[in-house]
Amino acid sequence: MELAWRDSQARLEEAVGLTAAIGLVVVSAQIANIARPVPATLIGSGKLDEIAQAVREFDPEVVIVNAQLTPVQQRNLERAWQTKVVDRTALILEIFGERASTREGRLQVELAHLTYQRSRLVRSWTHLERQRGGFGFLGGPGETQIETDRRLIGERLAKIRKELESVKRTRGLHREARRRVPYPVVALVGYTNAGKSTLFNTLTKAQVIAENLLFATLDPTMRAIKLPDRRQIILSDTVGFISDLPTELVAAFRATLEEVLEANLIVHVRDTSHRESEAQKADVLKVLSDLGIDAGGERLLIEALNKIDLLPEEAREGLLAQNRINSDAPIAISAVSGLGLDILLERIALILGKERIILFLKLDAADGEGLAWSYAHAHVLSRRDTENGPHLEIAVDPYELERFSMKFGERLKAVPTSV
Ligand SMILES: Nc1nc2c(ncn2[C@@H]2O[C@H](COP(=O)(O)OP(=O)(O)OP(=O)(O)O)[C@@H](O)[C@H]2O)c(=O)[nH]1
Ligand SMILES: [Mg+2]
Repeated sequence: MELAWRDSQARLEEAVGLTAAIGLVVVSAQIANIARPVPATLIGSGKLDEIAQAVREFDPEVVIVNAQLTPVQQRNLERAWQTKVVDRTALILEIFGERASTREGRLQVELAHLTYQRSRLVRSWTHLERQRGGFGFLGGPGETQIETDRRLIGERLAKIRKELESVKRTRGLHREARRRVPYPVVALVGYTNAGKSTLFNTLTKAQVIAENLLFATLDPTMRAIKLPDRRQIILSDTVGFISDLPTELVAAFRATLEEVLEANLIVHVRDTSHRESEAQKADVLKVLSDLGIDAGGERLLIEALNKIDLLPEEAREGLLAQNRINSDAPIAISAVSGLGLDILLERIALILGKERIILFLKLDAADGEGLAWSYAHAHVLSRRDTENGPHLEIAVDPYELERFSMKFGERLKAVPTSV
């Protein structure tokens, strides 16, 4: 059920999609027009009866209300419909719970979940209480069930907060370790259902060898792939954005986006075929800017217009033509059919290439190993063989810089000198 909004149909569809995403089968979906919210039940009595009838007809396991319900409203609706009622916050919590892949992400989701649960314990009728039959056997003398539940949740919350602190400490160390991996990180971000994971899979599946890299096994959402210029990058899939994120979930969501802050380049994947595509883009840019990432800012951001296979031929061809002629335009792609993916990879290579640093390297004539190493780890722009050894002009990735300076020390010069 969805509350009337500017674009209530689109919001209803999104809620149905989210519900399906956690494996539930939707038997009925309705829009409720709410002229004025009713404090006790949010929706008016007419609609309340209508849904009660639908509940009798379909006998669902749960009714999902795509709005935030107060604990009282949730309880009243559950009583009126004689079924479990879940609001938007709980639904998204559920989804985040399934998706959180990092330890910090999982802890943040649990923290949000428990905080949410505790707020539902204000009233006497709760799932916890119902499950335990109200015996209160866990409580101390004189302790009511609610007090016990609150105490247990409070203890768990304290424990999670402690764990989170230690996870955050180790994260600093992980970040250091990742910096030592000499590949740039490219993060795929975008609205939920835009096609990030599909793109991730298409790009990584095409390159079986890259998946055998050590780093690939560290995190299922990060994989090394090769660009057309043979350079390696780490591609990172991320959690999708959702509009009107309940405030309890903002921290959890941010934790799952940690990697984005570490990325050297961000690819904003958009569902071009979606009629709310522009609104989704605005939502994504807003969250990115909250994270301190601005389009046109220091961090590099490019836009990929996905699902062009679903567009009418003329629109699709028009966008694809732009790919070739305008190197600033968003890149039209289809993660499913593969259209435009070559251009996307070329563009990534081009942008990351611009970050390269030009250096000058004088090698000893006997240092064949150093020469081979330089060719393998940098782009050699020019080479002059002198009687003392080869002199190279090389373009080095910023990520490789430290390794180069460790290896060659004084022989490496930032500014080319006369030979
Ligand atoms: N026709 C078409 N469908 C696509 C394309 N890319 C993705 N899809 C479909 O869009 C749906 C969502 O794709 P996902 O890759 O799961 O989207 P996502 O961005 O990872 O979504 P979240 O993980 O929820 O944020 C799936 O049904 C895909 O098959 C495309 O280029 N064309
Ligand atoms: Mg995904």
